[in-house]
Parts: sequence; structure tokens; C-alpha cells
Amino acid sequence: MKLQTEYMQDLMDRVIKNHPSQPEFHQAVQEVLVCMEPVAKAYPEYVKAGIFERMVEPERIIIFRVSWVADNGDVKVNRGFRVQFNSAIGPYKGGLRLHPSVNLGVIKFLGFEQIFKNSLTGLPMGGGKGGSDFDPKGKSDGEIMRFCQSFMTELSKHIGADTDVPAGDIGVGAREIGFMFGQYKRLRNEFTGVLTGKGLNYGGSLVRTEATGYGCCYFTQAMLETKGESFAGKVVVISGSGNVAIYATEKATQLGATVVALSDSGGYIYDPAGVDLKLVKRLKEVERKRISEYVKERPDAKYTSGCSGIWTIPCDIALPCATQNELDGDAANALVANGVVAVAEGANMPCTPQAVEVFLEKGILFGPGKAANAGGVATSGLEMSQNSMRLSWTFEEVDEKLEAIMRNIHRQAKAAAEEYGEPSNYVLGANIAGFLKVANAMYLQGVAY
Ligand code: NDP
Ligand code: 2IT
Repeated sequence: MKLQTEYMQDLMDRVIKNHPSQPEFHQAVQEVLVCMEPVAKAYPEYVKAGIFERMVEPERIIIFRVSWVADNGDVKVNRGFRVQFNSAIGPYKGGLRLHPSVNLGVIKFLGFEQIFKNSLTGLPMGGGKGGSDFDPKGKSDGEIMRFCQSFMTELSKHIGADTDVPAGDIGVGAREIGFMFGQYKRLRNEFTGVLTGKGLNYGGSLVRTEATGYGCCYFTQAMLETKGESFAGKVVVISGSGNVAIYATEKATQLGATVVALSDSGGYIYDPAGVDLKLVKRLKEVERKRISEYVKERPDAKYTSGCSGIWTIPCDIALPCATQNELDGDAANALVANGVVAVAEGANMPCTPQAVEVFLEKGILFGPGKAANAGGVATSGLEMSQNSMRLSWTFEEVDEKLEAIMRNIHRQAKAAAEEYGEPSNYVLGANIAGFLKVANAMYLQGVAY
């Protein structure tokens, strides 16, 4: 995926120069700029108005110290980040990631992708992302609480229901959102929808927990339907065993498929009879154990250390739902050799550019993350609407809206891909459809001098 025009190459060179040592951010920008070359040609007014330059520069970055007290009394220090990338179509919106690999470049790549993802949902949400290099693994509930409270003490100065609305991501689920919401309310004396993914009895939405995984399957189902196919009878491999992976497994199974593999950062399990989701939920959601524990209770399943081998398991559908760059060119070739029909990114940027190229060249149905995993943030948007209206919709109502949004994203991406001459390229279609709405809003709102 090389840039063809001098204009875009020059812009990419400047991004690399101005944001050094941020390879994930460069990767995300390069992918979008490749897709923007025909857009720049079709909309010279956007070139003149500097829309492309403005789009790759975050509106605001906040970096702060987070100090907290460990159970043994030691004081620990982490770094907190919030990148408020683009507010053209709504308040900044996007998750918070707690993982030792978090740095500014990672948060910027996630915030950048979020702009286009949120635009595709059709809901009024701008793009942002945040997090910290804090590692929640092995921490007590008390330590998690004190970290979250300290993190929110600073973050609370920069967010608000109409300004910036964070949510979960890797390492941030219902427990962390609860601690952060409690601290925000305490500091501001305000009960507002400042975070999404809240508990159901204090403003959360039904289906938010399931939404990213379910949405990924709804998107995949829509792609399969274009070939007269469906999930029914298919073998599915899913990486990760966190929030997205668990609910992708649940929906794929409901749609008639057999999910045979899941993983975590230590390794993967292969259970040819179909994974026992009840067991996975207990191990991961309740006991917070490693996926290796699974085989102790399912002796016919096999555990293998290391993550990349999961893509050598023969399957019809692969859903990478763990983390960025977890599926490379070799893994993509192995999937293709084993007859994969569809790949959809439940995680953000899990496929390397080489892997994406393999899928596109071989005509595999490939759903990029900003389209395929938009169900989570879409349902966050629905949570914001319910909070504003001070009411709650039923599970069925939210699920129906989620499915309609995912099908609409599929339609938009497909239509844009067709319009720009590459009908089966959902990467091109999603980037263009997501971009154009934001670009138009920026254009109409003028330039600040
Ligand atoms: P969780 O924290 O619930 O789960 C993350 C899973 O990915 C765990 O199984 C974890 O294993 C694995 N993982 C994390 N980092 C690595 C790594 N470096 N190498 C290998 N495996 C890793 O997070 P989510 O399920 O919420 O998020 C998964 C992906 O989906 C992320 O890319 C996230 O950005 C994306 N996403 C999430 C949304 C949401 O609503 N939650 C919405 C849209 C996208 P381990 O426990 O061993 O670390
Ligand atoms: O990457 C993502 O879209 C998320 N982590 C969810 C963001 C949100 O605001 O719900």
C-alpha cells in the first residue's frame, strides 16, 4: 500500500517527522492516506482548505502523572493520556486502555481510527482515545480502585457529557468504569453520562457489554451475505478472550457457527468440538485467570503457548479480537491456504499492512476494524442518547438498533468502495465513507485563525 501522489507522500513524510517514534500512528495514517488519494482528486476544495493536514493532527493532547498507593504502601507512578483528536461531528468519544504497552503513539493511532469509526456509526460522536501504561494484571481491587480514582482526578478536568465521553478498551471493563464514574461524580457533584459502559443500575445501556463482539458478527454476516453465505455451519477462529472475543464467540455460535479457538497473550486453546463459552466466561470474567486453565476442565482441548500459531488452525472465518498487529503476512497466507472465506477485525488494527494486502489480493472478504468493531462505540452512542433522555431501552430494542447500524456501516462502506472503483475493498470504502462526513463538517465549520 504505497502512496502515489506527491501531495500525500509529502503529508506522510511530515507526519513521520513531526510525530517521531510512533510506528502504530504512522501505520494507521498511511493506510488512510492511501485511500484518500482519489478523494483529494475528487475534492480539490478539501486540499485547499487543508482538511487532510488538519485531519492527521490531534486537536489536543493531555498527558499527566498518575500516582497511586499500592497495597503495601509503596507509591507508584504511571502516565495518563487523553488524545482529543477531532470534534467536528460531536464530542470526543473513545475508550481508555490500561496496558503496559500504552504510549502516546498507541493512543494516537487509536484516536485517529476512532474519528472515522465514529463517523461510520452515523451518530454524533467525534474521535478520541486515552489510557495509561498501568498494568491491571495481578493488582487487587483496592489497587485498581485507587489507580482509577487518581487517573480520573486529572482526567475529570478535561471531559464531560458534552465535551469528551470515555469508555472501556483493553484492561477497562465494568469494574474500572464504575470506579472512574464514582470519582467523577464525587469531584464534580454531577450525575451525567460522562462515561459509557456504566453498570445497568446507574445509567448503563443493555447490550453495551456484548456490543463490539455482536456487532463484529453482524458486520461479518452482512459481508457473507454478499456471497450468498452465512455463519451457519462455519468453523471460526477468534483471538483474544476478553470482552470483544467472548461476545463475538457468543454471537457466532448463536448464528450457527462453531468457534474452535480462543487465546490470550500467553497462548491459545483449540477445542474442535466448539469452545465452552460458559467456562471461558467464568475463567475470564469472574476469576480473571489465564486461558491455559481452560484445558484443565476440558481435557479434549489443547493449549499451545505463544499467540501466532492460532492462525494456522483451519477455519472458514477468522476474527482477530485481541490487539494491534497480532496477525501478520505469514498468518494471513496460512489462513488463505486453509481456505478462509472472511476475516473481520474485532480488535483495532490487528492485521498488519502485509496481512491486509494478502486478504485483498486473494479476494477474501475483509472487514477493517473501523467498520467491523464499530458496534461498541455505536452502542456507547445509544447509551449517551438514553442518558440524555433519562430512560432505558430494552435489550431487544438496543440489539435491533445495533444490528441496523452495523448493516448500515456495511452498506456505506460497500457503496463507497463501488463508487471509487474497487467494489470488494471494504478498507477503501470504510475509510472514504468515514472520512467524507467529518471532512465536510470541518469544511463547513471554517478555519480558526
Ligand atoms: P480486554 O482487555 O477485555 O481483552 C483483551 C484480550 O486481548 C485479552 O485476551 C488479552 O490477553 C489480549 N491481548 C491484549 N494485549 C495483547 C497482546 N499485546 N498480545 C496478545 N494478546 C493481547 O479488551 P477488549 O476485548 O475490550 O479489546 C480487544 C480489542 O478490541 C482491542 O484492540 C480494543 O481496542 C478493541 N476494541 C474494543 C472495544 C470494546 O468495546 N471493548 C470496541 C472496539 C474495539 P491478556 O489477558 O493475556 O492480556
Ligand atoms: O475502540 C473502540 O471503539 C472502543 N474501545 C469503544 C469506545 C467507546 O467509546 O465505546
